[in-house]
This record gives sequence, structure tokens and C-alpha cells, in this order.
Amino acid sequence: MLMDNTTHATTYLKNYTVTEYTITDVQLDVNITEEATTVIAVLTCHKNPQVTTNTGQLVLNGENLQLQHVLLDGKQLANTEYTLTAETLTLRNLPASFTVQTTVIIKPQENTALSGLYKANKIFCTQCEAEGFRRITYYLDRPDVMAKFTVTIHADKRLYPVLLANGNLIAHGSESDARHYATWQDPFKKPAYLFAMVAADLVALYDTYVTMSGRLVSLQLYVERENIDQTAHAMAALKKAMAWDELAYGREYDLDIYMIVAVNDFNMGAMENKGLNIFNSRYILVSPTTATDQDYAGVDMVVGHEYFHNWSGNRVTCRDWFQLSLKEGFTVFREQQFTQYITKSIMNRIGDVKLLLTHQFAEDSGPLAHPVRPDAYVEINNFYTTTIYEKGAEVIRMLHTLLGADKFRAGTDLYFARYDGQAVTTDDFVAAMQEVAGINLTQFKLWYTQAGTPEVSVTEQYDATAQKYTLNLQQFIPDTPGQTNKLPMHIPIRIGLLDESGNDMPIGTTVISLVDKQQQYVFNNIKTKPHLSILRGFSAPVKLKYVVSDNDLAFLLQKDNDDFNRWYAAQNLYSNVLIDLTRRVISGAKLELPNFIVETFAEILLNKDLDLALKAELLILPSMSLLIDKMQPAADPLAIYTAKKFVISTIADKLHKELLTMYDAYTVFGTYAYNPENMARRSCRNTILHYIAGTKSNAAVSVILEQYNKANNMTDTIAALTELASINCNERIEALIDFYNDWSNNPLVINKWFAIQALADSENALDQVKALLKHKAFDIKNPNNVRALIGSFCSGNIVNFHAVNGDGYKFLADMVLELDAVNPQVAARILTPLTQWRKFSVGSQEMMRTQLQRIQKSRQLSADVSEIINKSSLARN
Ligand code: B3K
Ligand code: ZN
Repeated sequence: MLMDNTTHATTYLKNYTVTEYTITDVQLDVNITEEATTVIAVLTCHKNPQVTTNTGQLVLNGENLQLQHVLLDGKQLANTEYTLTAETLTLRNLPASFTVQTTVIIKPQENTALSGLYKANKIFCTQCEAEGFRRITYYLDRPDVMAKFTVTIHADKRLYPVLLANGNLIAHGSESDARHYATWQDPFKKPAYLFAMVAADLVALYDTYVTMSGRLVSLQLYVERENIDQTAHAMAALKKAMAWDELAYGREYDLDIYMIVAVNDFNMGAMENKGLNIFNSRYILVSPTTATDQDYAGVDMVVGHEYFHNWSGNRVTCRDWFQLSLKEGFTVFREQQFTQYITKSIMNRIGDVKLLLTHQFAEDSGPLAHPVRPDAYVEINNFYTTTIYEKGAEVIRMLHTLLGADKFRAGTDLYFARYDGQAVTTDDFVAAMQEVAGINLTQFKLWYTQAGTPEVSVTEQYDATAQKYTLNLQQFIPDTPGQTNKLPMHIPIRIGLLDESGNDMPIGTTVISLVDKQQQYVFNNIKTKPHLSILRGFSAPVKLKYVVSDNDLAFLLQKDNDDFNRWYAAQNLYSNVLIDLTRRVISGAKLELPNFIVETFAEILLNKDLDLALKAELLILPSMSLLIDKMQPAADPLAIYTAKKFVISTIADKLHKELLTMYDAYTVFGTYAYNPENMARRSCRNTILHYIAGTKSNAAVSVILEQYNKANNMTDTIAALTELASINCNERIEALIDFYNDWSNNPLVINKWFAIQALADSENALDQVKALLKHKAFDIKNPNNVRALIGSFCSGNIVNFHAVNGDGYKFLADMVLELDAVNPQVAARILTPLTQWRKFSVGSQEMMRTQLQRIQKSRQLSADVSEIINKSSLARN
């Protein structure tokens, strides 16, 4: 049946009610064969004592299931005794307690959506968050229904020697010469989204961990045989994460086994299933020659994140999916604290904020803007967004800032103790915080309900005679879809005042709370006119409207005590210059880079006292996306690109010698080690390489080639290949072939190869991408391939995606339409760049809308894609 894409139903927070029946125990029997899988589920159900309504009906969710039998309390029902639709199974006339047994047949081999139980690359595995469990069996598939699960898996011994599910292995054995079984029981009750199982031929890296209370935990990391030598870093990361959660939050692991399984075909980064995490292999497998520093950091981050979910998500879970940020925002914050703790590098906070500025701010100012706690959704999978994750983490960070570390910890202790084993709301979280904080957090909760990035305008006066400094702050929250006339928010602003030498004045670092629309703050005994260092550490996810001269920005860049603010000043300084140059490109005026910028850049480059991680960040120009945001309305990507190229090649020319000297100075000798020092050196050196490459000269090509040929680690190889891929020379083609030949048997490395070509600064990048779609290593069913090739081009190769002929837009629409039939979640995700159409010139807007409309006209869209398309508000305002 053709589905009109307007028929997908909306779910509203205001309609939340608890279920009339609840499920306390689940017995699953999963019989895997090469043709199909049979799932027998026995659900023990009880009338929910909290509910007074009495319909006597139980509506179970189910999707793509072939129902064979239904038994109520052991007695088979005739098909007149239940109602079956494409999405539900309804039972009637139910007693207060009963069991339901269903038998269904599913086809994991045909499940390209990678939701529910699927088979990819000879591995059977599951992904149940948010609503995948209903693709395995009929169930009350919602997070506030929590049950104890016992799971038996039957499969072929030889093809699937490893059979895993959540909890503890309670039985296993042979069933015949060819088949075996394993029974797992999870002692903790859990929502179905945390269910997981795996049947595969894998090997494991084993280790142990002793928790703070002295319990021994077996750690098991399962991968395909050929990857076992790439697992040590992930295992070490897991152990660090376990220790850190004990230290920082007093939380220890609660089962006897912690298993991680790495698979190549996965819709996102990883999944925190109780006791059995399933990971995209890119966040597990690393080795010096196959993975970059960033990949290593990604492993620490994601392994930590999923582990931390065991408390923030699993032990205390979400009442409904509107509360998603309860677990995601909090867990991202915990992950950020963890990575900061292990690296101690400023790169972490800068990285977090870059992500926020580039993606979340763009989301918050576009048609898909939504609050951290949304009110409505069509497809919940569309809400795993940077707003829920990254802005959600900033909201928790602000609570940490307002309460201070000790009270924040007391608040989390109370939260975990009070709600352990329950499914709760963001209001419950804030209530626990408020109780220990002794401050009223009612206004603060607007961060959960009001979408849009607040703008904070800053003006200041200094009265030399009275030695008085006055700071005026004013807040404004822009309209977002469905929300206008917003209330002022509670915004913690961390400030410092610097004297002429750059020393902090006696106020030190102070947090002021902006709660009114407009507020004035007076500081007395300020002896000289101060330099304001505002929003230190990015204390709130806001946009500052603050007119600062380039000289003052350069002062802050050089002298601020807050390293984050030094970086932020540099970004603002570079942005000013780049936006000015962009305007010149558009008007055809002559381009000139102020000397003062070259000098500032040289000063950073040659400064011997600068922390290297900070130096690397200070040398990087703002991203295209950030500049697009600064250039509203009607951003012109090609002009921004031209301006950026001009800055890079001018610096490359003027500081030619200095760049080469420092490039050599930052060479890392010896074998590869992943540690913050070496990583910072490589980052500096490769950033410098990018400037050297800016001349595109033969000399530059030889420097790059030398790095490519000599590199003993993937970080340096990729940096060199990335530069080479953007220069039109023979060496480019040779290196790309060479790289492919070296790594053709490693899919993760081949994804890098796809991405490099998709991101190349070359006019025929799109043709290249189209050709690579046909490459034998590319499979549209593999999300990593799609993200590496199609995703990188459309969201990362901004100038080519926005090419004036509109081919980039058409390409994305073609891909979305093709992919929607294969994997709706991934299709909806890669569509994002088109949704940003309002931010570009009229000509681009028209072409982008034409493609959105083309997708909209397709009558078989998934809920995922149709929700995004419909919200992109195709009509002009
Ligand atoms: N909780 C999962 C994300 C599930 C996404 C479902 N579409 C990974 C994480 O945030 O840890
Ligand atoms: Zn998460």
C-alpha cells in the first residue's frame, strides 16, 4: 500500500499516560536459521495498580512480524479473539494477571534498516533503541515498561559459535551435531530498548576489573578474528571509565560481566544495552597504523559514554522518549568530564564547543529547532540530535556551574538513590538538584522547554574617577518553530576582568546569573579600565552580541587567563577578518589581509611558551559552517571559501620560512604513542602542513609527499593524503591508488579514503563521489560507507555541495530517495544540509527547495524522512 507521507502520526508529551498493564517478566526464545528467525515470547503481565481505567485491553506494538500463534495463559487464541494491524496486536477481556505467548517469524537477513534483529556481515545483532524491539516481538515497547528478561538463543554451532544476550549466562549446550543454545538472564529489570543479543563467529579480548567494593567483573570485547590486535586501547578505555565513575560519581558496575561487541554495520556510534554494548567498530578498533589520534580519542569518548549510561540511562532510565536528554545530555556531560580528566587538554572543551557552535547552533536556528525536552515527535529516531545531546550536556554543565562541584555531586547522589530502578523525567532530575542546591531552579528549567539559542548583548562602562566598572547584559531568545515571545532564561555567565598586563583583577573568575531580560552589574574598586573576559569556558550555550575591536580581541587572544577564551577571541578575530574579506569578494573589491593578522598569526606560530594543544587550535581558522552562521542572512559559501583560501595562501606566502621551520620543529620521532603531548605536536604540525599546502606549489607537494611516504602512523598519513587530494597533480592520483591498495582489506580505513575524496577541494569532487558510489568497496547498506562518502560531501564539502549549478542538491535528494527504502534513519540523517536552505542566497534557496519538494512528492516516504521534509517548512515566510 502506498503511504501518503502526511499519514504518519504525531506523539505528544501532553498525552502521556501510564499503561493499564505492565510486563514484569519476559522469556524469549530466539531460533536462528539461515532462512528466518522464530521468536517465541512469554510475557508475564499485571494490571498496573496506578491505573483506574479498566478497558481490559492490552495493545502490544509490533512491526514487520509474521504472527504464528497467540496464547493467553497457555491457551491458544482464535484469530477472532485478538486484533492485528500492521503496527499492533490487541488482546481483550484480560484478567488482572496473565501471560501472553506469541510466536513470530522475522527476517533479520532482509533487515537493512538495522533496527531490531538484523544480520550484516555474517553477524546477527540487535539495535532496539528507540523502538526496535517491536521488530523482534510483540511488546509494550516504551521505556517506562521495565521487565526482567531471560533469553535463549539457538543457532548453528559452526557459523555462530558466540551467542550473547544481556546479563549472566545461566545455561548453554549442544542441541544436535550442528546446533547449540545459550540462555542468558538479566537480573535487572529494564526497558526493551536496552535488550540486546548477538549470534556470530567472533573472538574476544578478556580482562578483569575489581570494583571499589571488591567485586570481580569479567570484561569481554568481541570482534572479528582479524581485528583482535586492534582492541587493547578500547579495553584500557573501559577500565579507565569504570574507575573514573567510581571516583567522580561513586558509581560502580553492577553485573559480573561487561561485554562489548564491535560490528561494521551500525546506524550510530554505539549502544549502551545492559551488560552487552554493541559498537560501531570505528569506536573500538584502533592501532597506530590504522587509526588517527582522533579515532583514539573517539574510542575513549564512546566507550566512556556507553559505560556511563549504565547509571545515567540504565539504572535510572527515561519515562518516555521526550525525556531522552535526561540520559543523553547527562551522559555526554559525564563523558566530557571523563575525557577532560584523562587528557587534561584544552582541546576537549574547544572540541565540545566547536561541535555545539557548528551543528547545534545551526539546528537551533533552522526549521528543525526543538527544545532539549521536545513536546512532540513523529519519528523519535529523528530526535537523537545535537540539541538533545550537546545542548543537553551544556544544560547539565550549567547546573554544575551554578551549584558548584560538591553540591552537583550531592544532587546526582540523591538522583541516583531516589530513582534507582525507575523511569523518570528531566523534572525529576532538576528536582533532585534543587533539593540539594537550595536555589530555585524553576526558571532554569526553561532550558528544557524553550528552543533557540539565547542572544546576550553586552555593553560596558568604566568610570575612572569612581573606579567603577558597569556591565550591562540583555538577553533575547529568538522565535523558533511553534515558539514565540519567550521568557528570559537563567544564564550563568562566567567572567573575569583583566588589567593591561593581562592579569586577572581581584574579582578573579566570577559567575554572574543573568535572570532578567536586562541586568546591570557594578564592580567597584576597579583601578584601571579592564578588559572583559566574558563567557569563560563557554559557561552557557548562548551567542554573545558584543562589539569588541580587533585590537581588544588580539589582546584577549594573547593574554586571557582562560585558555578557552583565548581560542574564542581568536575565532572571533579571524571571523571578523574573513567576513570582511567575503564582502570584498562579493563586491569585487581588492583582497588584502591586514598585516596585523599576519603578525598575530606569526606570534602564535613562533610562541615557545604556548601550550601546544592550544597553539594548534589557535592556528585553525573558523569552519565554513561557522562563517555561514555569521553571515546571515543570505550566506554565500563560494565567497566565504574564496576569502578563506586567500587568507591561507597569503599566510603561506608571507610566513613561508616560519611555517617550514615550525613544521620541522614539531616532528614527532620514534614509534607512535597516543598521548596528549604527541597528539598536540601532530596536530600543530598537520595544521601547519595545511598552510604550507595552501600555496599548492611543487615545493608544497614535496613536503606533503615526504610526510605521506615517511609516516609511521595513520594521523600523519591521513593529514598528508588530505592535502594531496586537494591539489591537482599526478602525485594525488598515485597516492590515492597506493593508499587504497595498502588498505583495501580494512573497511574502516577505506571509509577514510572515501571521506578524503568526498571532502577534496576540487571542482570535480561530486563526479568523484558519484564514481565512488560504484566502487566495489562501497555498499549503500553500510551506514559508515554512506556517512563517509555521501555525508562527508554534503555536509563537509560545503563549496561543492552548494555549487551554483545545483548539482550537489540534486545529488543529495537522489541519495535520500534511494536510501530511504534501505535505511530510513540514515536517510533522514544525511538530509540535514538541505533543511538549512533559508540561510543561503535566493538562487540557492530555490534550488534547495526544489529538491526538498521532489523528495516530498515521493509517496512512499518513511516517517523519518517525511517528518524532516515536512518540518523544513517548504513555504516561504
Ligand atoms: N543511546 C544510543 C543511541 C540510540 C539511537 C537510536 N536511533 C547511543 C548513545 O547515545 O549512547
Ligand atoms: Zn548516549
